[in-house]
Amino acid sequence: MEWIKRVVLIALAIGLAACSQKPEPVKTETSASTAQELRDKRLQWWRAARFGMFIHWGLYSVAAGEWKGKQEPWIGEWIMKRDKIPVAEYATLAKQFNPVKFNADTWVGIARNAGMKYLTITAKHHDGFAMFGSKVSSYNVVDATPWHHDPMKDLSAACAKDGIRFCFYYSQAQDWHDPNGVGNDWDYDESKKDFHKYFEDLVKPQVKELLTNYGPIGLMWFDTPFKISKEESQELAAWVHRIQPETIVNGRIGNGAGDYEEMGDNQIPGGVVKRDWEVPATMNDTWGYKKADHNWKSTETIVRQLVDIVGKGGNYLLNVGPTGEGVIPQPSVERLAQIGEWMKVNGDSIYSTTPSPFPYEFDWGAITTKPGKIFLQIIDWPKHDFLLYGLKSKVNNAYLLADAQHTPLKITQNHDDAKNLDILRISLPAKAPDPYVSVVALEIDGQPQVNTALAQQPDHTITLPGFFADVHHSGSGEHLKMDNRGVATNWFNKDEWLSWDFEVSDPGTFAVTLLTSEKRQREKTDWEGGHIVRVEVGGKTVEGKVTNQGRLSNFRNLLWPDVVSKLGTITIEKPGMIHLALKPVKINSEKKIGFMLHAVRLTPVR
Ligand code: JFZ
Repeated sequence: MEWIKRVVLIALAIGLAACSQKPEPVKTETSASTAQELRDKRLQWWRAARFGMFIHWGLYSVAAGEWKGKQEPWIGEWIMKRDKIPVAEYATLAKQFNPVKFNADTWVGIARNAGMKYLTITAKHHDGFAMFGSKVSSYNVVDATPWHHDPMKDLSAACAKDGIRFCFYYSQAQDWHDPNGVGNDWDYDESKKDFHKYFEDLVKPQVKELLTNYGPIGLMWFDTPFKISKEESQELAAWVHRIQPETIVNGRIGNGAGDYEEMGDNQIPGGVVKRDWEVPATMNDTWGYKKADHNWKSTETIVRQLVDIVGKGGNYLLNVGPTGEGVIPQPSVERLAQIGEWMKVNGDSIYSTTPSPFPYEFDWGAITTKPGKIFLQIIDWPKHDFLLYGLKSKVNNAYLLADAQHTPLKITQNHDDAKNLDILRISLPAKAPDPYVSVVALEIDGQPQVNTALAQQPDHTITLPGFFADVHHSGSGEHLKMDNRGVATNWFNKDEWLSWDFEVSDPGTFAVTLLTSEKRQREKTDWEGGHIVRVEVGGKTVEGKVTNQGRLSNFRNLLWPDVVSKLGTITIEKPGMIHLALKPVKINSEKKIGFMLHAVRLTPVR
């Protein structure tokens, strides 16, 4: 039962960290420029960077996901908490920390060659061990290890040399070592804790050390804002900005006090998000090194996640977990080198780009933009011509970034009056030039002009993502809420429903498929079905049961496979704007998962 409570608490905290962090202006600035202007100034490099390296490195890297012969099933850096390892016992790992193979230039070189523009490393994770020389607490890498060395000095110098922004992760709330930090209830009595004392005596002084002793710091990446009050979050942000006004603060500082929004770990939003945001992502299933975790994402997946996130307006912070010896695992090194090769050819479509003019996802890939340019990030290479509906801007030229000569591709553009449709057709070579993502650059005049309505695609399918649903609440109590991936959560009340308005160009009969999400809670993943639902389109209805007819996942929802349920068919008779309502008749909630709708798909039946 204890773990259920924890999962709920943590899920809540992640929800808080992920969802409720719309950046708020910093109120303590006194200069003539407004808080918004200062924030814009701080974020300038970060908005252009788009791709960064995350490094989780600490005493847990020595444990490597194993304690007293037992494998840790979850993320490696949580081993102390998961196994309730007493402070004194966990501290013995420090005596084994002697990373003789550590080389800051090697690490930073790997990031630079991958095309990453910033590097964020754990200065102190939840275990409370400072990975920098700290005068505030002797529980640090210089004083408590046989290595007696401050790696952050080396990394700061290496980053400065390579033009990479150096950034720190600092666990401001959870600290399982400090008697007053959040999270350790096996050594300490929770009721006797004085969080504010920990905040004043450890957090602020250590953050000051980090911002004073290592040169310019691009970003302070705070995390899991459990228990921290709004006043404390705001005070900490102001503390950072007072010491280094240009240092960005991420959303997980808590209580909306950050400069940008942090999405949930590995969670890619279902469409364009017009705010500043970032997705922290793992390369396997852990952040801190685990010797038994070999579940590596392919380079293909990583590059696709990158283009998708950037096309939706976000940054991708991709993690590596070096070993206790100071070595970045070879599978990570190989993938980063391959990503770097892709970036050398296609980086122009990533750095300093703006999001897609279409708010929704495409099955075939993603779109990024720059003044006068649209980049089609093609993942599914078409068998015949590539077709794009809804682009009103005139395309002056088109070429593949993989083609050094930029040979113009043959294009046609026309407006189909009967269907009221702008159609762009591009003739492409038979074979994709790149195995991961091939980029077509389109040259246009000015800003892209497009039809932003949800619309039927050239293959005649219609996808209605939860991300774009109109949510109709009912009654009191817990309401259905779309999470940042665009999945309905807390949908237990059958009187709550969803609707979409979308444009149909090729009417006909469609199979109606529901995609519902699995719920992932730590190492446990589960799904709930059996709901009876009704879909209403233009006076016609189709009703059915949500049953498991197979799972689907792609690079966007790798960790949350969709469960496919075919409801039946429906006929749309006329082209034009169509309204569709999805109304539950009965929702199952025995597992407390409920109806986690991800999308409705309409596929033409021939
Ligand atoms: C947090 C950390 O807890 C984690 O160790 C890592 O640093 C990551 C980048 O950020 O994310 C969490 C927090 C809580 C859970 C999962 C990830 N959780 O309890 O499911």
